[in-house]
Amino acid sequence: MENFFSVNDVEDVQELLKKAMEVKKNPLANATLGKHKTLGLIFYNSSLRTRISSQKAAFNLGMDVITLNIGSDGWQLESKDGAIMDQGTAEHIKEAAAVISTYVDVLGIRCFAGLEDRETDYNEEVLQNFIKHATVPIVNLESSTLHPLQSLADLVTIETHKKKDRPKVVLTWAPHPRALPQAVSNSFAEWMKKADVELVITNPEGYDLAPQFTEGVTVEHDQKKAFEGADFVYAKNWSSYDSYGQILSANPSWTIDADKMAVTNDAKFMHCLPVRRNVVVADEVIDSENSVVIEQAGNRVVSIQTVLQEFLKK
Ligand code: SN0
Repeated sequence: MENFFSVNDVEDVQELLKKAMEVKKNPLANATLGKHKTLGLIFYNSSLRTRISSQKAAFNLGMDVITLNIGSDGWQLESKDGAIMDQGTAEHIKEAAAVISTYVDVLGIRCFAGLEDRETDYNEEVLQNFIKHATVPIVNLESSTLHPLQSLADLVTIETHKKKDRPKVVLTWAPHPRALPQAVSNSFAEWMKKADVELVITNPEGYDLAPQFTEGVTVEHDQKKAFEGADFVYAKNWSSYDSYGQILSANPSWTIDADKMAVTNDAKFMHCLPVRRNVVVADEVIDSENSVVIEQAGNRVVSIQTVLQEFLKK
């Protein structure tokens, strides 16, 4: 594995999952593997879980961590090739990536979608530029279209709680007051396609995800029908891909409540967090015994640690 940008960087997802389950069982098994190695973390956007779980995972491996909040502490970075830099950006990713590579051994980057121009976001300019110009492995901490560390943590959560070989996993759209990226859902779809699960995606008309992620997946526009017999319900809001970045409806009838969960196969409730209570999901569901959101967030240490180990063992 050269970088961890998407599921396509992973040679064998089942093998990586096995390694992740080992990390979950014994997080301190490689406590000196990262001695005298440094993890760099660059944040263009806010973070709670990603920031802390990455640090925790690095500490479990004996690594040091350096964090840069580009939004507030760093120079604004240019990502366009050939840009005439007479505006707000002071430094090009070309130099920044090369320089930071001399300071750190693995570099994680978070840069969300702007949600203004679909082509810009789906070209993944920032992450791809870092991959091109860095000389150390790049880890995607949520880019404009993908959040693979979340998906690996989700896979670990499903593996831990599944009661049958091929569980039914339903990814459901839910309402939200703000326009959110499609990254978590895109990644979840591409990872679940490589896992041993039956994946169904349910969303209102107009909210279908990008076809390259949903190819071969059942998309059901009737949420109740999708929930029937589900073993896992994964809730997430995303803005429209077709009417790019738009909120088409904040339809409250899509909120996940106990009535909807009642038609499932006693499904576990999942969400990547942060979550808007009583908009995305009713308290009665997220506070129920079937909610695994806290353990799911805990598994973020497992997913980043598993990936860091891959790079340190190289
Ligand atoms: C991000 C997203 O991609 O949907 C990060 C999820 C891990 N979520 C948000 O930005 C939610 C912010 C809000 O206002 O609720």
